[in-house]
Amino acid sequence: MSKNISLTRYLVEQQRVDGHIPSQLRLLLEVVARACKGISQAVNKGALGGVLGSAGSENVQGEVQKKLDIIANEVLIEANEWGGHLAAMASEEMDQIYTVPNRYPRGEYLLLFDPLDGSSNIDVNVSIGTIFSVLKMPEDDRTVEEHDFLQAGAKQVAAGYCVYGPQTTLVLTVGDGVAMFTLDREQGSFVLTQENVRIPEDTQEFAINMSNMRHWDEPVKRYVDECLAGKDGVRGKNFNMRWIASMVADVHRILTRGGIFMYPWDKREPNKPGKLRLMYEANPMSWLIEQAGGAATNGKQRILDIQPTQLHERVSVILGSKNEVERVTAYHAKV
Ligand code: AHM
Ligand code: MG
Repeated sequence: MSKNISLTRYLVEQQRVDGHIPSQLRLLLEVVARACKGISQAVNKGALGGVLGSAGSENVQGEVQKKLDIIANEVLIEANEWGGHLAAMASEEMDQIYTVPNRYPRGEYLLLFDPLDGSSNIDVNVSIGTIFSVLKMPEDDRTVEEHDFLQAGAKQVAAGYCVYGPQTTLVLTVGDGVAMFTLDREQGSFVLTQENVRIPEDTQEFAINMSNMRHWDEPVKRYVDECLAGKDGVRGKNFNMRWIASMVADVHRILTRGGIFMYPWDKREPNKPGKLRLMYEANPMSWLIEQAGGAATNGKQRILDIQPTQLHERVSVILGSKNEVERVTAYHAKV
C-alpha cells in the first residue's frame, strides 16, 4: 500500500472509480469524519475537560445519558446540518428524527448514528466509539418523515464507526470492501492504514456477556457450552473469550483478527427482540462485517434483510467469522 493516503484522497479516488460515490456522499463522509475528530478530542480530555459523568437526563430508551453522549450528539448535528448533503438525521439520543432546518440547503441523504456507543465505558477510560449509517431519501421534494428512515440495512450506501481507543480509528465501507484510517494527530487527518480488511472464516474467540447465561435461549447456550468444553468437547479445540461492553471495540477486534460477537435475545425482557438497536448499531456493523467476508444474523435471518418498523427498534445480534455465525444460526433452525 502506498504511504500516506488521507481519507480525503481515498474518498476522491472512490468518487472517480466509475463514479463509485457521488460528490454529496463524499462530502457527507468527510463531515462525519471531521465530527469524529471533534468527539475524539472531547473524549481524550476526559476529566480535564469536565466531560465525564452523567448528564442527569434519560434518552428515549430510558437509559441515563452521559455528558459525552450529549456532546457527541451535538457535534454530529452541528457539523452535518448546514453542508447541503443531508435531508435529515436520526440518533440514539433523540426521540424524533432531526430534519435539516429550512435555512440550509437540503441534500438527498439520511444519516443515522449512535453518537457514543459503549456509554458504560466512558468514565472508566475504556474504548468507546461513534457508529453511523447512511441511507438515501426515497423521494425528493417533500417533508422527511420517520418512515423514510425505515429501510432495510441492505439499502445503506455507506456505513462505519470511529473507535476512540489507544488510537482513534475510522472504519468505513461504501460497498467496496472495508478500509481503516488512523487519526494522525500531528497532521490532523485520518490516514489509510488498512485496505481490503478480511475476517478469517474460522475463529477460537467469542464475545458475549456471560452474566446473562441463565437467561439465554437454548441455541445460544448450546453454542457457548460447546466453546467452553474446549479441546475435550465436540468442537475439539479451545476457545478464548473477550467482552469489552463497547460494541465498537468488540467489532473492531473481530475485523482485525476474527471472532464472533453475540448480543442475543434473552428472557430478561422477552418482549424486546434484543438490546442493540437495528438501525444505527446492528445495520452498519453488519454491513461492515459482510463487506469483510463475515456474516451477521439475528439467529433466524440476515440482519441486513430485516425490514425495520420503528426507528429505535432493537434486534438480536450474532456477527463475525462466517463459519461460527452460520453454526449458531443453524442451531436456531433446529429448535
Ligand atoms: P449503548 O449504546 O447505550 O452504549 O449500549 C450498547 C452497548 C454495546 O456497545 C455493548 O455491546 C453492550 O451495550 C454492552 O451491554 P452490557 O452492559 O449488557 O454488557
Ligand atoms: Mg450504542
